[in-house]
Amino acid sequence: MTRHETQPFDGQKPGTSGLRKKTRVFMQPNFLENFVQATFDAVGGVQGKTLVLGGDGRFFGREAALTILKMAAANGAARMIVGQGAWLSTPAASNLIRQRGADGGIILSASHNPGGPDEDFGVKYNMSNGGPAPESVTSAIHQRTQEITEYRKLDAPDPDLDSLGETGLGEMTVEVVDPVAAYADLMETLFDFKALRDLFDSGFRMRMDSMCAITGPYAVEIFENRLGAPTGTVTHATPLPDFGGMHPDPNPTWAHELMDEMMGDAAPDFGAASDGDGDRNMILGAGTYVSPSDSLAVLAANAHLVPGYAGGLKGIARSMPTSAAVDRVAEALGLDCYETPTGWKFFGNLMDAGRVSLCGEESFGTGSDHVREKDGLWAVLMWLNILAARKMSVAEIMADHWARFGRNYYSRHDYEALPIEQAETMLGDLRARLGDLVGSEVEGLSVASADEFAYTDPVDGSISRGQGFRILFEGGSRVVLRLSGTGTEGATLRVYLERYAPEPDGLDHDPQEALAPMIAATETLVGIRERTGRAGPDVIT
Ligand code: G16
Repeated sequence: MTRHETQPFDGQKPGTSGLRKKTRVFMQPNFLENFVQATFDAVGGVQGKTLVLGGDGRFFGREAALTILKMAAANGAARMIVGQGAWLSTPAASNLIRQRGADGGIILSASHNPGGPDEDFGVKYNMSNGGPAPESVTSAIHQRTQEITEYRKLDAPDPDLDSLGETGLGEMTVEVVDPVAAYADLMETLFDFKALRDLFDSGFRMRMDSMCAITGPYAVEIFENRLGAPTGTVTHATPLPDFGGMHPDPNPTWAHELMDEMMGDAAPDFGAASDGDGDRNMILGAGTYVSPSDSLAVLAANAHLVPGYAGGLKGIARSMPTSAAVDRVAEALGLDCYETPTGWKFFGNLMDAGRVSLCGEESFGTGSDHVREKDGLWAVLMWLNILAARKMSVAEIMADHWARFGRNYYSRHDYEALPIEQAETMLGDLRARLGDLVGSEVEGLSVASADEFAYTDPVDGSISRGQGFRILFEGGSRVVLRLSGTGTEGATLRVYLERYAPEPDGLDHDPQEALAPMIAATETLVGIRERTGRAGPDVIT
């Protein structure tokens, strides 16, 4: 029997990046099945199609992959290309979709959220361009989840996901592939591997923290096997179902082991971390933290030194809450710079239309048009290639960059797991007052403009509203507020703070001190601490 009756579940609306829920929610009978069937239906069915399937190795990933394979077979798919062990990093999945000309793919991951039976799980659909489904498709998926009455699933033994090669599942072919090889080969086409081998030969020391998540096997293959970095350069290199209890989010709060090492006396020259599914990155030098917005700006300014980008960039895009540091580089290089809502899916059209080749977000995501996802190890290799070419330390590169372009002090303050109603009321009150704010003085700062960001996609004309509140102060400082679309518990309020300092003597301050006026103004305007009773943010990036 392949047809199974079912009833809709509430709450199957994809967020910033696919559907993310507590793992046990996904493990309820029919929950995963409903969402996957709704996805298949929303993309016009999968009859005769080829899809890529894999995930970040988290708890329930293998079981979910087996279910999805049986559903794809019952829905008439011709071929499923699956990473061995159901493993694929998000950028590697994007690459496989493109390279193999697949019709799309399913990625099993809740990204940087912790994994395990009591933590998070997620499912995301990517299109034939290798990128996350756009809002038109995620809305259609959600619509379908609300009316679903049956799903299809083949009653068959589990296919073998551990041996490379092809097997049959009903009429469908299951092709199990090495999850790493094609991705590592792609990296060799973009970067100067000889220069990087020479760098490691010369005694350059690097620490890559894979946080017990999917990049471990990729990082070992690329840095240790192909580039000759010493064994042990990659730490927490084995993907584990619960990420060894780590919270695989590469930021100073969660990657604290790496932070301690890089800020310590015997720090290596270069440090990096990636997240659960391998699309995020954090960049560090000895004693130096590089904010994601600054990292994007440095990559833009130096991309011409990297073989894959030696011909120049087509254009640049950043998400709205990301700092304007990269805008200054784009201006200097005469490149277009686009400002999109949060979510990698908004970059896809711009890349497909050949308008941009470099994109980035403050949320530790950077990437290029080599795939249609952000790519953690790619960003690490970009930095390595730039370090090898410029023969400078990370700290020297940052100082040089700020001296040339000025510095956009930047920080994000997150208040996590707030009661949803409280968070929505707080922002609702702000929305009601936006019009009155312009021209007012707050903690010594005058408000130059205040609005709620809406985006018109320049390629297809689609409009996305309600993408965050922007309050701009005279002099170029600003604060942005929005609710996260990736959390699974209550509401996470993100407060993005930015201040531009053009003067050379204003470049070397602690960002929290430099941003103190904006932090005070936000409290006066929104009253976050007063209304939530929180003493301060849970995470500061
Ligand atoms: C996802 C999206 C990113 C987004 C980030 C944070 O990243 O792909 O584009 O910037 O979430 O989103 P939010 O602020 O709504 O939580 P990932 O790494 O979780 O897939």
